[in-house]
Amino acid sequence: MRIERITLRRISLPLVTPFRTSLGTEHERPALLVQVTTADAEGWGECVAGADASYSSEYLEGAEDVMRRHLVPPLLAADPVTAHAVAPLLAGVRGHRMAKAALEMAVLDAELRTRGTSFAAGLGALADRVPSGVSVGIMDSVPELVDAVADYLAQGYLRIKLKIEPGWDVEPVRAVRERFGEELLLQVDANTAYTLADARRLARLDAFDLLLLEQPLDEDDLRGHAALARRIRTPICLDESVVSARSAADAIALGACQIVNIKPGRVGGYLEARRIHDVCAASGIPVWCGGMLETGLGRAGNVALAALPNFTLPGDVSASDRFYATDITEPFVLQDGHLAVPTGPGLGVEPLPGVLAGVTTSVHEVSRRDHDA
Ligand code: OSB
Ligand code: MG
Repeated sequence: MRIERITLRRISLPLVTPFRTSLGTEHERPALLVQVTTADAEGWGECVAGADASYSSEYLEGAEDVMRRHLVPPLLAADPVTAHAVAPLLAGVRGHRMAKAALEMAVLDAELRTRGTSFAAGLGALADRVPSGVSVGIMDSVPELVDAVADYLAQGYLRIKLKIEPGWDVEPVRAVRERFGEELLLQVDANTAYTLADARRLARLDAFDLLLLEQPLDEDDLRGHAALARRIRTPICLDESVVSARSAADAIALGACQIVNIKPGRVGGYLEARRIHDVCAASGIPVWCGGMLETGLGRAGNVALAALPNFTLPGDVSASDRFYATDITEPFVLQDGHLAVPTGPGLGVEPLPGVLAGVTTSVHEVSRRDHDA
């Protein structure tokens, strides 16, 4: 496969409601889409970097900059290129996993569309639908939170994740557990808002039978997570800390987590995400698919990934309308608490041209010929 053109497209989608985490509040989702054009196909990628560098060191403007300066040129120069060749080809650039993931995703999509193979089949996934969980932001009051959870449960979501931070943890968790009962699959996500000095407070969450506590401590604090794991009963799940299959293996070996959240964007792409799935499966560590407020493109890839066998917990793979009144693709809709795994070639979905045009804020195109010139 030879890439003729790479198009970087910035879009901005309004959120149906503001999304607040311990990191801040988002009102809209700016995103960076990658379109790879070959003689035979168009491939789509989505960069999950946020507007600011609060979740990871990467941010959208930085991702576009490193793509334009350092990542797109070697991809355009490579002939032939395959999805498996992308990471080795870009290995001379350190880090920037979210930017690399978006490019690899677009190449993988183009390759699979050319072969007539779906993302799920390409990744080796067999399930035809995946259970859907929802991530619920921090709210102004506990009653408001309980109402929001009731609404998501009425829609059919099979698992609830509450965002927590110091001052918004034990009380909201207690209220949701008391209101909805012990059958509810319930977990919490701190996005690094605590320190080991909070161990006793976090141990109070043990009373509520949570599936897991996600990323309580800093991204680089594996020893702290291992120490915390010895002081609480709730299983610890890592998100921000797991940036590669190697870091997943290290975290598991250190006893820093009993569960792993896999986000393809955070780890450099769907191929590394599958390696993490395999490493965890070999160690008896369950995984689930995280989310980064993806549009229908990233959502399609995540649903396919979540269909792999060791994704034994419901993921943050919600319906499109959890975040967006109008998605840029045909929307993903909840069916009996599940999302259907797309079966068409590649991602199995495409941007709707009219919708895409309406949300596009900038387009930057580089073709092989510009590059050669
Ligand atoms: O920690 O999982 C997280 C969104 C942005 C940054 C970090 C996280 C999240 C979510 C969103 O929880 C979940 C989703 O996309 O459904
Ligand atoms: Mg998280």
